[in-house]
Amino acid sequence: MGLVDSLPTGRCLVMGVVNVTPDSFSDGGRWLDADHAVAHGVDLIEAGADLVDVGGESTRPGADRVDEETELARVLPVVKALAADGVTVSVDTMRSSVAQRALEAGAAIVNDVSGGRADPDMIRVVAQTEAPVVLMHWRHHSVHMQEHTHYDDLVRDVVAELTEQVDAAVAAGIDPERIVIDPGLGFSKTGDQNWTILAHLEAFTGLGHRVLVAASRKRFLGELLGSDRQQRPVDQREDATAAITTLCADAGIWAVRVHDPRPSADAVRVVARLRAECSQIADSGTEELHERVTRRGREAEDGAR
Ligand code: PMM
Repeated sequence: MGLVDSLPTGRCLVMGVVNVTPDSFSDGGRWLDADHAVAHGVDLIEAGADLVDVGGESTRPGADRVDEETELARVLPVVKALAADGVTVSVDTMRSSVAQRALEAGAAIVNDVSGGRADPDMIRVVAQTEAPVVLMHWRHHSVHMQEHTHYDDLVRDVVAELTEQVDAAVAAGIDPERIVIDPGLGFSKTGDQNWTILAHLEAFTGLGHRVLVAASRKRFLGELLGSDRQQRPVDQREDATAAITTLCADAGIWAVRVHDPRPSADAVRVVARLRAECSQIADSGTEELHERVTRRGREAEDGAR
C-alpha cells in the first residue's frame, strides 16, 4: 500500500513548499539561492512537514514560463541536497526532462500541475520509473488559465477532465496505486469555484486514488478574509490555511501542500486523534449492541423452552 514507504500512514500528510523562484505569489524570491532553499526545506521538516515539494517555475495566475535550463539550475541542487539529507522530496514540474533529472537526483515523487497535459513525454517518463505522480486538474498554462474558468457543471467537469488525465497515465502503464489526484484549486478556477470544489471533496476521494489539496495562502482565502477593497495579505492567511487542512484531513485527503507546515501538522494530528477516538467509540458501541442482541436472543430462547 505504501505510496512512498518512508511516509507516515494513518493521517493526512503535510507537504511543505520550497519555491525556488523569484515570482511565486507567496514566497517568490525568498529561496532563490540554493543554500537558502535547502535550509528552508530542512526547516519545513523540523516544523512538521512529512515531505517537501521543490519547484523552479511559478504557476501563479499570469506567470510566464521559465526555460528548461533555468528550471533545472534552480531545482536540481536543492532536490539533491535535501534527498541526501534523508528528506522525502517531490519535484513540482511540468517538464519531463526536469522530472527525470530530479528523480535521478533523489526526488521520490513527481508533482505535475498539468497532470501530464503540458509535456506529452511526462507520462512516459514517469511510467518508466516506480515514482508516484501527482496529477492535477489543469486546462491551460498560467498566463491564460484564468480565461478558462467556464464549466457547464463545475464538479462533474473537473472530475471528468481529471479522469481523462488519470486514464492516460494508466494506459501508459502507471500503476493506479502510484497516482495521486489534485482538483487544482485556483487553476482555471475562480474563488467561488474553489469553495465549490472544497464542498465536494468526496467527488475526488470517491475516485479511488489518493488526493492532494493545495489551498495554502491562495487568493480565495485573501478575498474571504479581506475587505471589499483589499485582500488579506499573503502572510496573514495561515490560520485559514490550517482550517482548510483540518477539513481536508477529516474528508480523508491524503496530503495537503502548505507553505507553513506547523499549524497544518498540528491540525492533522488533532483530526487523526479524534478519528481514532470516534472509531473506538463506534467499535465499542457495536460490541455493546452485539452483546445486547445476543443476550436478548438467549433470553427469548430460554423463555420459549
Ligand atoms: N499550486 C501551486 C503550485 N504547485 N501543486 C499541486 N499539486 N497543486 C496545487 O494546487 C499547486 C501546486 C501554486 O502555489 P505556490 O505558488 O504557492 O507554489
